[in-house]
Amino acid sequence: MPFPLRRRVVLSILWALSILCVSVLFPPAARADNPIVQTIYTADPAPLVHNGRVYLYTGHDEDNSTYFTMKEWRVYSTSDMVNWTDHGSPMSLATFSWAKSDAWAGQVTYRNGKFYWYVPVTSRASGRMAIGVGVSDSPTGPFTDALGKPLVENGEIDPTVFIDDNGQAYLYWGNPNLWYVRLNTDMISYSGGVNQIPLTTAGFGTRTGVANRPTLYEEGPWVYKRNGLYYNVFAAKCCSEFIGYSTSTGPTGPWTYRGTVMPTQGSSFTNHPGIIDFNGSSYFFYHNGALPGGGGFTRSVAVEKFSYNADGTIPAMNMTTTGPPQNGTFNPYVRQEAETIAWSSGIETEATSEGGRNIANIENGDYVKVKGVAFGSGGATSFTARVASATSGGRIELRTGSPTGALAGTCTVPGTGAWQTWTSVSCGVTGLTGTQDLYLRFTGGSGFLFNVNWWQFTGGGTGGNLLTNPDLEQGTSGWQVNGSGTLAASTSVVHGGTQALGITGRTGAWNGPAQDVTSRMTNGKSYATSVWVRSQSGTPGAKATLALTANGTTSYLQLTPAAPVNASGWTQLTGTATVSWTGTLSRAVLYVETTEGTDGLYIDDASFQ
Ligand code: FUB
Repeated sequence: MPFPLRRRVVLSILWALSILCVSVLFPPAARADNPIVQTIYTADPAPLVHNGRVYLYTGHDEDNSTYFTMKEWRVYSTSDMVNWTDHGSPMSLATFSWAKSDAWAGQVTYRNGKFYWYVPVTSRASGRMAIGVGVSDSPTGPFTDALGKPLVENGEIDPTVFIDDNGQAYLYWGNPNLWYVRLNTDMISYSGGVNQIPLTTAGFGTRTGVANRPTLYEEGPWVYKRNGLYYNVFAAKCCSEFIGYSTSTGPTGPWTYRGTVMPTQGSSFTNHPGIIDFNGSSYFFYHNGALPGGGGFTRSVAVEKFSYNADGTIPAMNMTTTGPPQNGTFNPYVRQEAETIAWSSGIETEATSEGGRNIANIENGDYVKVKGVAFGSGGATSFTARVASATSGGRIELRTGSPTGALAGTCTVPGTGAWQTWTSVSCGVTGLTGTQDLYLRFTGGSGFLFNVNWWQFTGGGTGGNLLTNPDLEQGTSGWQVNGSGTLAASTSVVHGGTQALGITGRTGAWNGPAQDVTSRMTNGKSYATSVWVRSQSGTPGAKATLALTANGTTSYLQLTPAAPVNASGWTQLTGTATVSWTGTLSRAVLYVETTEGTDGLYIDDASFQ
C-alpha cells in the first residue's frame, strides 16, 4: 500500500466530518465530477493534449499540510474529459539530486519525440527556487533529470513553456517578477540571456495598497497562442488570488491586461491556470479547496469547459462541482483500468505488479463512478474484473445512475492470498443498455476487502468483441501476420496488463498483425473497431483495415482513420464502418498496417464488435 494507514484513518475521519458538507456540495442525485481527483489532494494543473488524449500534470499537496508541502508530481489522462486515468507519480524531488524541497507548479511540453517537464524546486546548494527539467519518452514517464542541475535559477517560480509556430520555444516564469528565456531546440538550454517582462499596469492591471506590487500579476503564468493572438493567463492579486489574463501580438509583449478569467472563489487562497483546446472544445483548469479537508494547502484540481468570445476574449467562469460534459464515448467492451474514474469514494490507487496501477484500500460501501458508459442498444451480458485480496474478498456491485441505483449484477471476489496476487472473476449482468453512468460499488466485511486492476464487459448486442485474445494477454494466440513479419509477445512495452503484441520484419506498409474474422461477419452490419498501436521506431501513420474476399474479389475497407503513431507512447485507433459484400464471403481479415514504411509495431487492447 502506498499510503500509511494513519493517512487512511485521517482521511476517513475527514470524510466522516465532512458528510454534511459533502451532501450539500455533491448531492447523490447529481454527483459532481469536480474536483477531478478524489484520492489525493492535487494542485497546479498543467494540461497537455497529445495523440488524442489530455494528460494532466499536477502537484501533490500532502495530507494535513500547513504549508505548500509538496514532494512529487502526478499525472492523469483522459480521452473524454470526464473519466480520468491515474498514472501515479512519474517524477518527484528525488528525480533532481540537487533539489531540497518544494515540488511546485510546472508544465510539460512535447518536442523531438520527448516530453519536457519544467518545474520549480528549492536548490539544496543555494536555498533558492530554481527551475529544473525532467525528460521522458512517454507522457506518463518515468521522467529523469535532463541536466543534473537547474536550467535557470533566480529564486522565482512557476515555469510555463510555449513553442511558437516558427519553432522558437519560450520559458516564462516568475513571482514577484515575470521572466523569460528563449529555449534552444534541445529544450534544455537557452540563448539570449534571461529577460524580464516589464510589469506595467497597462499590461497586467492595477493593484492598489501593495507598495512593491503595482500590478495584478502574482504568479503561475500560462502562455499560449490562439488565432495569432498570444495569451498570458496568470494568478492575480494574492491573497486570495483570482485568475486574470493579458494578450499580446507577440510572444514577449507588449501585453495588454484583459480582465478576469475566474474570480476569487473557494477556500484555497491560491489558484493556478491551465488552458487547452481538445476535440473542438476549450477547457480551463484551476485548483480549489473543494475536497473534504481541503483548503489553501490541501488543494484539488478542477476543470470547466468554455467558449472564447468572437473577438478572442475569454469569458469569466465560476468554479462548479459538475465540470464539463463528456467529450467522446466510453467503451465498456474493451479492457478499462479500474483507476479510470469520474468520481470515487473511499478508495486509493497504487502501483500494481501487473503494470500500471490498481485501485486499493477498498472498504465496504466505497465506490467508483465511470461516467457516460456506452453499452449500446444490445446491452452488456457479462462483466469481468481483475482482482486480488489478501483477506477474504467481497463483492463488486454494478449499479447505474447512483451508488445505490439499479443493480445490474454482482461479482463475488475471493481471497487470493495477497494484495498483488491477481485472478479474474466474471458475473452476468442485465439492464445495461444505452449510455449510462456506471457505479462499481464494493461491499463486504470490515477492513480492506480487495484490489481491482481492470474490468471489461462483454455483450453489446453485436456478440461482443469478435477478436480472439483481444487484450493480447495470451501471447500471440489468435493472431497471424498479414504479409511479411514476425510476431512476438512483448512484456516490456505494454498498453494494459502484462503483454502486448509486437511485429518486426515488415517488408511493406500493408504488413501487420492480423486476425481472420470470416466466420464472425454479418453482411450489412456496422462494426466498431478500437486498437492501441505504438511504433518500434519512426512516426508512421497507422490504421486498421478489413480485407474482404467475396466471389473471388478482394476489397479493402478502412475500419479506422489513419493516425500518427510513435515509439514513445500509445495511440488509440478507433472507427466505425459498415461491412457489406456481394456474393459469398470467403475471407475477412482484420489487420493493422501503416500508411508508409516498414517500422516495427506494437498493438494491444483491441476490439472489433
Ligand atoms: O503549489 C505551490 C505554489 O502555489 C505554486 O507554485 C503557485 O502557483 C501556487 O499555486
